[in-house]
Amino acid sequence: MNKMMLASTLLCGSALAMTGCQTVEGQMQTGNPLSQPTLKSTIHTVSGDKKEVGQVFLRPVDDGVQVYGKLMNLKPGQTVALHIHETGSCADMGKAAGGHFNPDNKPHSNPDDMNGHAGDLPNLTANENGVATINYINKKISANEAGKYSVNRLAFIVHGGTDDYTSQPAGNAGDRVACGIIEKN
Ligand SMILES: [Cu+2]
Ligand SMILES: [Zn+2]
Repeated sequence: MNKMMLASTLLCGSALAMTGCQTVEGQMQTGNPLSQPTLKSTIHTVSGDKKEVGQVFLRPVDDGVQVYGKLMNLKPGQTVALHIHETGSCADMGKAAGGHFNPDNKPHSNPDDMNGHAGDLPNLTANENGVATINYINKKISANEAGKYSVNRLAFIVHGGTDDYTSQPAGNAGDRVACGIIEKN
């Protein structure tokens, strides 16, 4: 079993049981028409050759938006922060993406805190192959094409460090190392 198949199996075997099983590449394995991702993002490094290091998909589910996919090329065991930032640009080493997506003017917080930034997401930890998966239901964003809470045309930012879920305004998560624009799938 290659690494990509293993990652897919892990995703399919976990919280996706309720909504159907889907690989990280976005290919349907079971037929649920509600399960198609409506948005996706290809993540690339912000410096050097801007190498592709992952893909993240978003789709509406009953209680929010499922954010799922994987990041590669991390150090084994490394824990990194991932957020949705408010501007859809990866220019200037990712700085052009601005601050965390925050349509209701809340403080930075734990992603499960409904009183925190809509763009806050859980830290990801890489496995022994340097691959980290995310599979998280965000209840504060929309995967619609437009609207106050829509994340279409915003940006994912991966940081070199870990989000402490407390420090303002961004969890003291370190440098921006990778970025991806969120686009219609
Ligand atoms: Cu960030
Ligand atoms: Zn935040």
